[in-house]
Amino acid sequence: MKLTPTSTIWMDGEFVPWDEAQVHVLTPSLHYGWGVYEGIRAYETAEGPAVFRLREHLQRLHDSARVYLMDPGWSVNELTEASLELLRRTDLTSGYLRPIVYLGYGTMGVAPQLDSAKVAIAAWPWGSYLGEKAEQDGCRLVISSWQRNGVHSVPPLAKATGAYVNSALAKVAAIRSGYDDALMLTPTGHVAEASAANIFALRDGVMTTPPVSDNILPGITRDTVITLARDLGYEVREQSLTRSELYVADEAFLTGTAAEIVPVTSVDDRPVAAAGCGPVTKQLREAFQDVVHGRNTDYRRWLSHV
Ligand code: PPE
Repeated sequence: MKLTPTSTIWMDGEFVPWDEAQVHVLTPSLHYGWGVYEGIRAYETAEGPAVFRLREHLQRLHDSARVYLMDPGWSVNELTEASLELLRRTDLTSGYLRPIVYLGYGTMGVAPQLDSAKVAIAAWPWGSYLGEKAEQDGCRLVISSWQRNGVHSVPPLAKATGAYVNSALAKVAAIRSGYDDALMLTPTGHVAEASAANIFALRDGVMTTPPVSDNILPGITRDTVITLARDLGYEVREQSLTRSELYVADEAFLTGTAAEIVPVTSVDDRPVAAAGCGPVTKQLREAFQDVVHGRNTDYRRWLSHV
């Protein structure tokens, strides 16, 4: 996916022109992947642009930084204000926000100097993450031969930059084999998640999504969907899933900030019962769009207006 530049990027309190927002090639975060980040979406609403669950994303950024022993040096409130000001300055009416906490230039070696954390926030327009076709007609998933990062190696609940070599290995392999995305398993064979999205399966009206203990990033969209689905009267279980339970699901879908809610049409070439976008997936997609665009006032608390 190509980046569309905007006018400016926030870097530690300064608004820097897009092309000048650079770091030194010897920054340790580039060499060792010691950094944490977020992905956040802003949507158009009748009252102007609004960021979806901004506070929760920035809180998770702080939590990820804690796992990696970094102090961002900017509070959640300060980063909230910086994010909103960035959207004002870039004139975006909708788009994607990318805050990142990384280590500054100065030391080398795998025990990096941790008191030099830097923070940047960029924003740009971003369309559908898995492509228009997958978004509308559903995506084809394959179980990856790459295991999902685990609690004993790279903690999955922190959104660390370096952790994404795991996702990238799986996704690149899946695409090269002709699929849209990879699903990764835990060492015991439970379904964890896709390369950058959580998964839900529906059978006999009950929705199941893997628990946090199955090496997932606890997605904010996952939490949104659990809340919306329960409010709509569905039973939702956070419970381990095996690959064959996905093979026999009535419906399945992925959730993520970039991906939003994407129907799954097959897993390992086994078609999901509801071809295309199933009725429950469709209902949740519509409910989600109503919420993020401010059309459902019950969830106003999730919107931060620019
Ligand atoms: N799991 C992983 C591994 C993941 O990267 C994401 C988001 C999720 C689950 C869903 O989390 P949430 O966005 O809070 O619902 N992936 C982000 C980054 C994608 C990318 O860097 O590319 C995203 O969707 O913004």
